Amino acid sequence: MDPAAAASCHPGAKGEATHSVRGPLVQTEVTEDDKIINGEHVKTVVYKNYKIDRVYHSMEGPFSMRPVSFKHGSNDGAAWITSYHGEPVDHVTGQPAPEFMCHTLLSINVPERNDVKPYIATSQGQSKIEFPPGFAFRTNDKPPNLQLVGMVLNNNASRIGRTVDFRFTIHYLEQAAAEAKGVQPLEAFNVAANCVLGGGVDPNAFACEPAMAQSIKPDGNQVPHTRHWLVPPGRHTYTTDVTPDLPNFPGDKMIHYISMHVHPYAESLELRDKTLNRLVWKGKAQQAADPNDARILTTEHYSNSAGLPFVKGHRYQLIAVYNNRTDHKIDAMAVLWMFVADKKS
Ligand SMILES: [Cu+2]
Repeated sequence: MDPAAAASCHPGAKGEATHSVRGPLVQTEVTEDDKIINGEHVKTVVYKNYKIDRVYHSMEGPFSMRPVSFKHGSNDGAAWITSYHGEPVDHVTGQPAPEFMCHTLLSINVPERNDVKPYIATSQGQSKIEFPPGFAFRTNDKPPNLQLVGMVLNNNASRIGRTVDFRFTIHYLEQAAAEAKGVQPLEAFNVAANCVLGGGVDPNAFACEPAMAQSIKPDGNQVPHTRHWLVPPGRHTYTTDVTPDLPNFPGDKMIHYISMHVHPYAESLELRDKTLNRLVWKGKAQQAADPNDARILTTEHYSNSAGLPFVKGHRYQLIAVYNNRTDHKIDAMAVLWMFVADKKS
C-alpha cells in the first residue's frame, strides 16, 4: 500500500482522502505500555525523536504510522475507548508542544479498498477527546490494520531545530465491563468542506484554488474537487452541502461528540440542518494574537450525554469562516469529527 495514500490525513465520510500527504514516513523508536490504573485500562504509546529542522506546512511534516492493539481487549479484539489523547511533546522536557501538531489519528486500513478510515483524530487546538459519561467508541479492529499516526507541523520558521515525541494515551474498557456498565457504542464519521476547482458547477461545493496537487480528486462527474484549499487575504465564508457524504444510517441518531479540524486563521465552523434551517452546532477557533504567528490556540468541541438530533433524510450544511490576517494566501481545511449513537426512545 502506498504509504502516502495510507496516511491521508482526513478522509471524507465515504472514506476517500480529503488531503494526501507529501511528508516523509519516518521509523521512530517506540515505547508502549498497557496497564490498569484506578480500575481503567490505559494504553500509552510514544513515538520518539521527530527532528524538526525546517518549516513543514500542513501535510508536509514527518509522520509515523504503526499498528496498535489493546492487550486487555476481549478475545475478538473489542476495546471500548472512553478517551483518546494524542499530542506532540518536547523530547527533552516532555512538555506539550502544540505548535508542532499537524494531527494524530487512530485509523483503520481498508486494504481491499486501498484506503484508510480515521476513527478518532486530534489536531492543533485540541489534543484530547473524552466522550461523555455512558458512551465509548467501540473498535474490534486488530493490528496490522488498526494504526496510530502522528504527524508534525511547523508553520513558523523561527521554531526550528527542535525534537519532539508523539504521546498517545488511550483509556478503554473491555467488552464485559462496557456491557456491565451499559455503555452505549458510538459510531464515527466526518463531514468536510469540499471545493470545486472548475470544469463544472457543483451546487454542493464552492470554487477554490487547491493547496496541494496530491489532494485533488475527481467526483462522479469527473469534476475535480479538494478539501485542502487556499484562502486569499481577508475574511471568507465557505459553504458546503455535506448531505451526499453522510453515512446511510438505518434511522435517526443522536450526536454525542463533535470536534473540529481547521487550519490557522479559521474563525468558526458550523453544522446546519438545512431541512429545518436550524443550527445544529457551531464551534470557534482561537488564533494566536500576532497575525504572523500561524497557530491555533484552541478549538471548541461538543460533548453531551443528552445529545443533538441527527435526522435521517435531512440535508446538512457545513459553513466555515476563515479570517486570513496575512498578506498572502494560506492553506485551509474544515472538518467536523462526529460521534453518534442510536437514539434511545
Ligand atoms: Cu488539515
